[in-house]
Amino acid sequence: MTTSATAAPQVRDALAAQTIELPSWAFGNSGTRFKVFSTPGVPRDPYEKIADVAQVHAYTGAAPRVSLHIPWDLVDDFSALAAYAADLGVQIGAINSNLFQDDDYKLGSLTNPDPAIRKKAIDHHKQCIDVMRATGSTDLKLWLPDGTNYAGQDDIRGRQDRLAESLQEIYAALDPNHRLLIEYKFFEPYFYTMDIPDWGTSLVHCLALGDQAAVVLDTGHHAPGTNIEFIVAQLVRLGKLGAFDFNSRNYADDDLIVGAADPFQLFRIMNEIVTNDALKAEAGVNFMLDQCHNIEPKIPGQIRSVMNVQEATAKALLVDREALREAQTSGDVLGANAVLMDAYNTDVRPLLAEIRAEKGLAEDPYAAFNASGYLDQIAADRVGGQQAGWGA
Ligand code: PSV
Ligand code: MN
Ligand code: MN
Repeated sequence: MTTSATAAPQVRDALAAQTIELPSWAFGNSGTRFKVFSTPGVPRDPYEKIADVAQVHAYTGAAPRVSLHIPWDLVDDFSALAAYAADLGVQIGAINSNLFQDDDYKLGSLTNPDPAIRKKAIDHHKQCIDVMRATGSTDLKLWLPDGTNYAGQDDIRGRQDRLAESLQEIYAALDPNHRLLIEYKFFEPYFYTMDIPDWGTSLVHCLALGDQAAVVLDTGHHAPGTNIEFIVAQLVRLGKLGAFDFNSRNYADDDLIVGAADPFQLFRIMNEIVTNDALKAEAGVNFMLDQCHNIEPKIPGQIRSVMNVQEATAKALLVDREALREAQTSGDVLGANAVLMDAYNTDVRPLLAEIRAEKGLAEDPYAAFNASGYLDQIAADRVGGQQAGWGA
């Protein structure tokens, strides 16, 4: 029986070194098209979002980077924003472009039949690359919301050709230390075709672009029943898994707390990461969250998310690889499955608490943050002004 008390030093080191990137937009108000509930104390600007990110990092010791979304996080001086973040122990992570909130993009952005609109969308990415230069970010993340609603509305192949050309221009603007991370999503905002609906399409474009392009796997962007860990294994095998957008979904792109609905799926995903040696930084997989906290408090929601990823990772690291290989090669179907289940059923919370204590952190970051009084403090301090939300 696996117990976390006997965890090998490599397991402890890997857990101690693991980092998770937080999305700036998780800290603002968010909701659905029906209602956005507002939470007292939510940030009023990108600086306050970063202050909240720093809290998650201070309590977990595992969240030293923040993704920004442009233009939601637009500031006059991005170097100053990065310097402010660095003072709080936070680095600027992926810069997310935004192609989904502009009337010009109704019929597409990078795929639009009108070259002037395509140029506008390409120029927006050049603006994001300037933000990367000013902040020290190395990842440009592109989610393409383009698609069509009706058969015959546009030429499917023509849109792919225009997309390939637009992506080439963006790719050519990157610095040598930059990456272009291309996300996929199977439906929404369009319902007949999406121009990058799946990992295969994203991969095809990444392969055409070159070594600096890789796929982003958002766990919420798959049809029900999709075997996500298979996709992970295949992309890692090809060296093309650039990042995760972690979240949990029940129906579609619900963006709920990662590991909430199906912690076993998260374990299976992390198992593919661990067994393919993709947890270490050199593997180039950026473990990011892409979530919104509509009804729960934001900072505790992010702390819980980080802890969920850590727990799934710890269980994956505890899999007895030798016993698994033996069972697999001898055709012991149920034995192999039992090895995985044994690790999954291990309570890894004491192990993670120990590792935190060794780093001088609270053993339970969630409880420690809640006891800190920070939420009351920001509710009192951040009055007036426009509260930032998902999209502002
Ligand atoms: C789209 O659903 C998405 O997953 C993309 O990553 C966007 O940039 C992000 O959500 C915004 O929350
Ligand atoms: Mn996403
Ligand atoms: Mn999404």
